[in-house]
Amino acid sequence: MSDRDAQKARAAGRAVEEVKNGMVLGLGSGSTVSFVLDALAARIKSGVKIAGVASSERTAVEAKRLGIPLTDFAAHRRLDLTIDGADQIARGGLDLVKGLGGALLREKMVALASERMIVVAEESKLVDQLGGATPLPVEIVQFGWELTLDRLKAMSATPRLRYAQDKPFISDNGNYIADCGFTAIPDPTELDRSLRSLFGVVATGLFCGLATMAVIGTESGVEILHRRVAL
Ligand code: A5P
Repeated sequence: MSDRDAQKARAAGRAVEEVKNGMVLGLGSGSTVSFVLDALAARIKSGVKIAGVASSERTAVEAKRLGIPLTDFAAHRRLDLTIDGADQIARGGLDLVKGLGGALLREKMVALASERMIVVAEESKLVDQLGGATPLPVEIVQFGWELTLDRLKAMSATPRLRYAQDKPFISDNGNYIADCGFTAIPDPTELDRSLRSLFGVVATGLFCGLATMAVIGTESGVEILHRRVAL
């Protein structure tokens, strides 16, 4: 296992310690969440009863393979806890950039429905300020995507339509994704609001005020961060 994967696995293992019998979970998406699902499957084998709402088709497939019971919002309007990965985590407020794996809209719906959200990641994801080298994924409708990219450019973003195997990438919701470069994101909440007001934008990968705790896998263990609320 690579060093990065070992850090992801350590973070996942510690986060899953927060799962209690009877909880209904939000199951995030991505490679770190794969370690979370493995750890959840082990808890289930040892007798813990849980159910989860999957935030992507990939997570649903993995969860089924591992024997993790799935449920949905028809059965549960509120979830106890979501555990998900991130592409960037800002120290302090724990605002996040998410969606490089393409699952941002469902991930945000799951996080918004949860009492708590724990973000799990390796230490390279921790930053002082969001933006910079990591692009911000923005989910946009397919129709008129060229117009939406023009609107994003007018917001000082450098948007690129995401491709997968020579074709535009299509999300689980049938939308396109524009990866938007921002030199820095000093006010993530305001940027999220402005981007969502653009016609053609469905959701952004900015998760502001949602993560309550971060479990960061390091070389030697885990670091736990709690959200600091600005007064
Ligand atoms: C999925 O679209 C994302 O939001 C992931 O949670 C994020 O990209 C982190 O993924 P990894 O755990 O694979 O780095």
